[in-house]
Amino acid sequence: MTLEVKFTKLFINGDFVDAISEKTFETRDPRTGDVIGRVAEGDKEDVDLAVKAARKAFDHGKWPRMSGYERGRIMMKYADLIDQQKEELAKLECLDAGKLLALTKVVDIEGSADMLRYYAGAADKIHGETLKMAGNLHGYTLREPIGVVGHIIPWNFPSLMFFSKVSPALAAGCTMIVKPAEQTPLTALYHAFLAKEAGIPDGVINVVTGFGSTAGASIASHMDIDMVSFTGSTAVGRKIMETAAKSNLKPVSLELGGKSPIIIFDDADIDMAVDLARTATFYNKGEACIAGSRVYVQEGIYDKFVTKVTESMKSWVVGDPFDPHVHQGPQVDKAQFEKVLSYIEHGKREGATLVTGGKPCGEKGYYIEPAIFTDVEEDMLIAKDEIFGPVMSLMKFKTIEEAIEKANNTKYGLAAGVVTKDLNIANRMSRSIRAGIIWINCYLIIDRGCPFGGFKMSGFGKDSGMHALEKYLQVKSVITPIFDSPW
Ligand code: TXE
Repeated sequence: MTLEVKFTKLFINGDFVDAISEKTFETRDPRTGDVIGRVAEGDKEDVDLAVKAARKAFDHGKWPRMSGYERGRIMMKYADLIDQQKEELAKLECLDAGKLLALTKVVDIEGSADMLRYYAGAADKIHGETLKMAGNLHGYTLREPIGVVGHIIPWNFPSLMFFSKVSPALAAGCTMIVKPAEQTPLTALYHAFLAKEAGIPDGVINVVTGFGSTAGASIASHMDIDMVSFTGSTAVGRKIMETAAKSNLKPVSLELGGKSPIIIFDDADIDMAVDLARTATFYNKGEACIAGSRVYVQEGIYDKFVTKVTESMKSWVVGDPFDPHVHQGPQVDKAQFEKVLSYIEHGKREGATLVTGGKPCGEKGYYIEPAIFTDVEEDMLIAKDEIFGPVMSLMKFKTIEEAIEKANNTKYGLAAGVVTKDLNIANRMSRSIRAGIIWINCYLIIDRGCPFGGFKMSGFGKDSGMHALEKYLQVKSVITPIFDSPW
């Protein structure tokens, strides 16, 4: 598979430009570890330039001032352009991130276009309220764009993350700087090119590729950025919040890690439960913040479940993500590959039983056989930490009370799954689990209209749905007296 990489420079004020330092960095194909290309390495000075462009576009430009309807129309055109380039964008994404081509086309690229359309439809429905105030006062509220936004995004869903942040911010009338992850910078630059083609004015979307500790940190600390929206690790989320507090107290929205439980009750359809647990843990090679990698099975079906899920892995194909028969591609890079393998080793040392997989595979690249552990205890690292790889921890429970306690026994609170035919169990569980999204008899289903974001140390603030629009808006009250009015 060869593919021309068309865009490798920073996108600032509507132009592709080199980094001021003229430095570049490599981006690699996780199937082989080979270099795909070199991309401009933005740093503080480049972020400053991008912020200047975004500030000008916000303070003096058309985008925040045009009607929501006009913004929506341009966003619709942008979505159409994404759809037209679907094949190329999907290939680029897979080459950079090791994702499955067939799924990426639908989930990531079509999903991105649809995300844009969802918020395009919302752009002309942003309005305030009239206030009935005491005395002869007339009051109303305006919902105004928050200003210049910094989006810092990860590498597991590069396009979807780009658009789940950029789309509501565009609809709100904000201008922005996006910093894609250093592992997967390519599609973000392509999206910047298409934004210009669609008619989004210069300076509204700027993309600064580069590293977290330099370009990313400069966004978090910038005095002229009004808000930061971040998806990534809990450790970096904490840093961003600290930096935001120490600089201009900009609000932050954090979508962080998870260690989500999937709880399977005795009455569950066991084949469906096996399928759900497998997808929950291994989808996108386990590189999903919502991965359901803590699988709790009620004691009555536990042994049967272990046999079935292990058996089911025999038909699971690990290999080249461009091959439509493959279920799982390579981990995104060497660091993640090594991190996952070290957790697997740790699990074995801690006394868990590795019933299948867990070894690197293939001659080259970052492929790992999906691993299933049994005899996992709650306090083992593999049951507590976000591994972000294809590793399932199977655990047993007796009662619903125990299931609730175990499900909540985590510092995270991003998602959870419940598999049962009993409506009351499903309802009790969904009210008792402290997590931002609960799936009943399904898993991983996300819709652009559905608020998505965590509880506890999985962060705060929603991506998707109308709640996401709110974080890019601020409410202003306007009050004026009315003279000589009897009302
Ligand atoms: O994440 P980072 P990494 C989890 C997952 C993974 C682990 C480490 O467990 O194994 O995090 O991955 C930018 N200031 N998730 O190291 O570092 C960075 O350049 C500002 C969960 O890749 O958090 C990238 O753009 N920005 C997750 C983004 O933050 C900084 C998705 C994410 O990178 C920065 C990814 C700094 N000081 C990883 N340091 C999810 N919630 O889906 C880094 N960045």
